[in-house]
Amino acid sequence: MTQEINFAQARFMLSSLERKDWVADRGAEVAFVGRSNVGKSSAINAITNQKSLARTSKTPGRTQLLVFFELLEDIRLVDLPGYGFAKTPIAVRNRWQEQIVEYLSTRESLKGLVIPMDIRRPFTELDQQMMSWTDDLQLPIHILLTKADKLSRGKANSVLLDVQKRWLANYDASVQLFSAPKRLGVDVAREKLQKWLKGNSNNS
Ligand SMILES: Nc1nc2c(ncn2[C@@H]2O[C@H](COP(=O)(O)OP(=O)(O)OP(=O)(O)O)[C@@H](O)[C@H]2O)c(=O)[nH]1
Ligand SMILES: [Mg+2]
Repeated sequence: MTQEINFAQARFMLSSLERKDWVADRGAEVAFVGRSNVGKSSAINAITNQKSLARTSKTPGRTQLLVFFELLEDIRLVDLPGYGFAKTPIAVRNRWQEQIVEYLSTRESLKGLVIPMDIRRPFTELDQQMMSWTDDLQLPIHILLTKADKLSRGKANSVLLDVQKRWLANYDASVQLFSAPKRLGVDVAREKLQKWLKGNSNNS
């Protein structure tokens, strides 16, 4: 029987941009990667049921480092800096991008990617680039359509169907509705993470 992860036990380990400081590449981890301000850090807080484990902000570009959280020994979540925030100085942006690319393409303990997208603007050009690029890495992808509370239930469901029909025909990924303040979709997201982090051979 696999061990249940208690997400509420998550704790901050360290944050750093530099590879030499990253947590040892052992065990299993899942990274949250996506456009700036879509709610990556808020999703991590909702999933771990902690108000301010990951720092959130109204100002885009808040998460500027790779932030590692431990769930169990050798089992982690990672909050990555958001991409696509135009006001970030180019030199800084390039540096983040380099580190994100390096992380995603070399990290052996990485078992899957959660890509949060604002439900009001899913699959931006940058998201599409990210999806195609990560597809080549053969990592399973799970999309959170965040801020679902900003739309009516009917509208949110129609975006969900549209995403499934229009986009997921081309990519090997799953998708769900999510709202951090309403805690919508937290259980579904946890199940997915549990499966990737603690599952056996079937990690799709
Ligand atoms: N209404 C609503 N607001 C949300 C939700 N998730 C996040 N927000 C708000 O969106 C803003 C950005 O949230 P963050 O979690 O900091 O976003 P992020 O993707 O981590 O941003 P960066 O670290 O800058 O890339 C904050 O003001 C949050 O309160 C949600 O599900 N619903
Ligand atoms: Mg963040």
